[in-house]
Amino acid sequence: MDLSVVIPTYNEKENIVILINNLKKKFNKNRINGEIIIVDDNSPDGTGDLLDYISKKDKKVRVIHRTGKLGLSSAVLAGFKISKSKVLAVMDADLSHPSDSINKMYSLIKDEDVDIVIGSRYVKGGNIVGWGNYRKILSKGATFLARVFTNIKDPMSGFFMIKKECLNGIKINPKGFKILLEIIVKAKYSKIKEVPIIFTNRVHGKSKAGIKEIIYYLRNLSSYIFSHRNLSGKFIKFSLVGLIGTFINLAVLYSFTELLGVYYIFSAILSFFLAASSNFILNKVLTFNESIKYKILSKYYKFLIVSICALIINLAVLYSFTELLGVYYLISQIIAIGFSFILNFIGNKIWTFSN
Ligand SMILES: Nc1nc2c(ncn2[C@@H]2O[C@H](COP(=O)(O)OP(=O)(O)OP(=O)(O)O)[C@@H](O)[C@H]2O)c(=O)[nH]1
Ligand SMILES: [Mg+2]
Repeated sequence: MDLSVVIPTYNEKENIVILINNLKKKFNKNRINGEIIIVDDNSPDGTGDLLDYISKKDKKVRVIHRTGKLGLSSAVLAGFKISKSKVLAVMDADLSHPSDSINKMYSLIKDEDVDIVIGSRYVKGGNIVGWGNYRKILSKGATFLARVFTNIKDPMSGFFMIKKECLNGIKINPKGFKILLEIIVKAKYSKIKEVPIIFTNRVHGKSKAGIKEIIYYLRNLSSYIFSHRNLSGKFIKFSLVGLIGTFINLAVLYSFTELLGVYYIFSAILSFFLAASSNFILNKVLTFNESIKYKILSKYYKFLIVSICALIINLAVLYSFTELLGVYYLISQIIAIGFSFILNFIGNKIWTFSN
């Protein structure tokens, strides 16, 4: 077997037969010995029965039935587990992903030894057809946040191919909707490539991406900071630098106010800038491994802007928790510091120190 295509389904009766036929045509045309593994979560619309009927006649179509809607990532993992080939593909059932790209993606892995190939909406030549502004903004926002972890243009794509060996020994969180991003963060690979695809919005059936998926996404995203190969170290260094900055801030505030008799609000402004400047230099050199001189001024401005935004967010969270939710103000401040600290890290990683 050359290739195992894993397709999770939940209420995709109108789409799945068309997709299976399209894929089989592509396999035949390009002489790919492929199997199709469909993981159905007891779809109320009868997708599972239809699949049983198809798989009885065609041994290359295999079906996994699960008891109920258990989530997208775990469905993909269940498919991977029973796959018989060394190359795995994942695609949605709703015809959003073009079967035409399968051959191109497979030949990149087979002939050019690429480890992961992504069907990408956001590289040149790629596009999305049929999405409203809300979906576009949501997708762009989620992709932007993912830039903390990767420079891949479309790490949220549901269409990709990967050598099975890249997944050896890694643990994927089954509670997620975007398994590719997690694979990019955790898997072992050296060559990764994006091929442009035209993504067409589903014609039949309903979308399953909702608020629950967004919340899981944000939670998973913060957990990746600790499992990412380089990032956890950077995050720890960034935290230590932040701690040093806090001491500098307090020391300057105390000295100017108590020893030099400066009005404490002025001392506080001064201490903010001094601590931010020392944080900037330490993070530039120690956390992000840059030389001191490289683009020092423009990066300093960016760092200050991120710091000020983080401060504003700190104050906004402090105010909201204390005034609107009635939380004790010191507890609110601990929560606020946590929020603004993570945003500070993300802002600097994505923007200030991105090049
Ligand atoms: N087995 C299984 N499949 C799921 C589950 N949630 C979604 N799917 C399938 O995963 C694929 C992607 O889900 P979609 O609803 O298309 O998500 P999306 O592409 O982000 O959103 P739309 O294209 O707007 O519908 C589709 O094939 C779904 O049928 C689930 O909990 N279990
Ligand atoms: Mg879809």
